[in-house]
Amino acid sequence: MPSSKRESQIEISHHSGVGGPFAGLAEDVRKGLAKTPKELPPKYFYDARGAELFEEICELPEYYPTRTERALLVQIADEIVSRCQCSALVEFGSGSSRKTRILLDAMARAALLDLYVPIDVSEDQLRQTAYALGEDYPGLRVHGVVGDFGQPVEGLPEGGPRLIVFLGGTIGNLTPDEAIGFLRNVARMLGPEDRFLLGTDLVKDVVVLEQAYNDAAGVTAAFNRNILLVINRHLNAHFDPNRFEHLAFYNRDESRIEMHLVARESHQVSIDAVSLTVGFVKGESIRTEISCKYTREMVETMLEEAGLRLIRWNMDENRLFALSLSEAVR
Ligand code: AVJ
Repeated sequence: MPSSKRESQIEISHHSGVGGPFAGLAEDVRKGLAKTPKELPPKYFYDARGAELFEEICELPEYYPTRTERALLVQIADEIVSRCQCSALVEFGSGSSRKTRILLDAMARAALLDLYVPIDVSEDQLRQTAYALGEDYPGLRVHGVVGDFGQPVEGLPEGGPRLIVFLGGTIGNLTPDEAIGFLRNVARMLGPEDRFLLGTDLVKDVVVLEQAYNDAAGVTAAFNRNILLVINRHLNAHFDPNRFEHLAFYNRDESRIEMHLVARESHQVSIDAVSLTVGFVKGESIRTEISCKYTREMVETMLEEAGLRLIRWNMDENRLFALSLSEAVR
C-alpha cells in the first residue's frame, strides 16, 4: 500500500528493548513487593486507562501543576524559541503532548519547526498523539519513541538546534540520585546549541500540596489503584483494589509527596505469572509514587551536579511551579 507523504512523516520506535515498557514489570514487582516497606515504580501507572486518569487529574481544581505550567509556557515560549533558534523538540514523558503544542506553535511562528521527538511509556497515547500532531502540523516530522526516561537515550534523530524538554514536574518521580543520573544523560545529549527546559513543582504550603494528591472527586485514588489492575492484567495477579486505601501525604524531611496503597485488612494476593504469593497485614502499605518538590536552590544544585548551567528561571506569581532553561557546561 503506497503511503502518502504525510503518513511517512510519522514514525514510532521502541528504545526500551523487546517487549515494551511493561517488559520489566515482573522483575520490578517481584523485587518491589519483597522490600520492606513494599514499593512499585510509578511508571507502571500508565497503561491506556492510567494515562486517561492522569489526563483527568490534570483538569482537577486541586491539581495546580498542569495549568500553572501551561500558563508559564504561554508566557515564555516565544522568547525561548527565539533564543535557541531550535527546529527540533525532544520531549521526555510527553503524555498527551497538550502543553507541548504551545512550544510547537512558537516554533512554527518562528518558521523553525521541523522535528518533534516524543518519548513516553504509554504506547497507545504516544501513537494517537503522534498522528494527531501530524494532522495539525503539516510538514512536521514526528519520531515517537516508546520507552522510559530512566535509560540513556541513544539513536535520537539528529536535527538543528534542539530543545529538550521534561515537563510536568515528572522529574519528581525520581530520587535525588536518580534525578542527577537522568540529568547527566541529558547533559551528555546536549550539543553546544541545544537547550534543556525542565518543569519542577515547588515546595509550598503543605495543605495545597496534599490537596493536589487527595482530590475530592477521587480521581487520584482511582489512578493510584489502577497500578494493581495493570499488575493483574500483565502478571495474572489477583489484587482486589477495594482492599486498598489511597494515601497521599507530604514527607517534609524528604521534600516529597508520597502515594501509598494501604491494605484495609490482612490478606494474601497471588501473582501467578511470577509464582508468588504476597502477604499484607492490616495497615501495611505499598509506596507507589514519590513526587519531589524543589526550591530554586535545589534545582540549581541538581543541574550543576549534572553538568548543566541554569540560564533562565521562570516561576508563576504564586511561586507554585518553575520552568528552568539550561545549557551544558563545557
Ligand atoms: C506526572 C509525576 C508529574 O507527581 O504530580 C499526579 C503524577 N500522581 N497525581 C505528579 C501524579 C498523582 C504527577 N507526575
